Amino acid sequence: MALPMRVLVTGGSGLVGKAIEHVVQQEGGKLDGEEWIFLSSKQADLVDVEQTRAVFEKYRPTHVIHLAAKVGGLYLHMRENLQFLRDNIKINDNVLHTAHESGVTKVVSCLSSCIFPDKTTYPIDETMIHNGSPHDSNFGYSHAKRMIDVQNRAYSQQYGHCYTAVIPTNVFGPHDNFNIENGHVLSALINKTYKAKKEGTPLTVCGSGAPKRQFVYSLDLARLIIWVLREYEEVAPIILSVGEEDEISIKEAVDMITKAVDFKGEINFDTTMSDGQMKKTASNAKLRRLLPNFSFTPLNEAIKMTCDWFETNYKNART
Ligand code: NAP
Ligand code: GFB
Repeated sequence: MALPMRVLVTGGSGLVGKAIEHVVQQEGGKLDGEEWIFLSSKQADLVDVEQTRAVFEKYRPTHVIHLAAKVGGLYLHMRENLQFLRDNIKINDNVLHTAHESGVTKVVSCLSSCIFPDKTTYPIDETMIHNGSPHDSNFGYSHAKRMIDVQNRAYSQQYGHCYTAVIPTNVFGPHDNFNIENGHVLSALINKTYKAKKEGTPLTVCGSGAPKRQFVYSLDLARLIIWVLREYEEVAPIILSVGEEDEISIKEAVDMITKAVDFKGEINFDTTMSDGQMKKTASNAKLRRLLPNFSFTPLNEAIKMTCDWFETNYKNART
């Protein structure tokens, strides 16, 4: 009989890692005998191969959920494409190869829907990752992430490993990075809205508000990633997202946040700032086929819970 899993979650202190920890510890996501280890960069800088080997040696995982990455919103990407490329190439190679060397049975890594080709037909699906250049704003991160899919295929071909990847769309939730300059759109806007309400100043939204995004709540994503770890047996990646019909504009997201925060002040759109990719509509048909009964938290409820979490945890939140 197979031994219980010992799961190492890289990036365990981040938005998605904390959500997985919550599902494992609070929602009965952990089976008898299993051990789950949630790593932060304080325990090991995964850019460094020796530190990566040491942490795998210490915990001897049988399974890995690989989330650790240099992560940020559109405007951080536009400033630091090179650093996103270099850090993420190193982190991914160190984690995947150390997993191989230490006999890890399964790795689930995390790609992102921003890595798909910019000029494409819609909806985008899992077969289209390498079909053309990604959007210019985040080409460094995107190329590094695309290589995970190439690496997974190569580990399967050469060693028969089941190292696979998930492709989430835009994620948000408790424990997000709420930094106004570097965060993703929802977390940055939640922080800005609270600030504007407190200070009685206008809320400034970057760009036109017209771009569209599919937002997935971190707790829903965590439940799905655990399902992938337990049940999904393909090396080819799977998109984990709400459906195409749930794609909304940034302007609609702003409306949901201002309602949740009860902000009634002036709202400006700074059209001197980049809109980034206008849309990257992804299909969740594969997920629906394999897991037809999964239900996503309604977006307005998930945004409200995230705003409430931010207010309650303001002192310790990443701002
Ligand atoms: P996050 O909140 O910024 O967390 C990033 C995690 O990676 C943290 O635990 C961080 O550790 C760790 N990390 C960063 N650099 C590291 C290093 N050099 N060595 C070791 N650990 C390091 O990001 P997230 O949103 O949870 O992202 C998780 C995964 O989802 C990433 O692979 C990301 O690319 C992917 N993803 C995110 C989104 C999104 O919208 N957020 C969308 C699609 C895909 P410390 O905090 O301890 O430094
Ligand atoms: O989440 P985000 O930064 O990244 O969203 P992407 C950018 C969109 O939100 C643009 C608008 O259309 C911005 O104009 N926006 C409005 C804002 N106000 C703000 C604000 O205050 N802050 C931010 N950040 N945006 C990301 C990739 O692209 O996709 C990430 O860069 C990640 O790496 C994510 O993979 C899934 O959605 O454009």
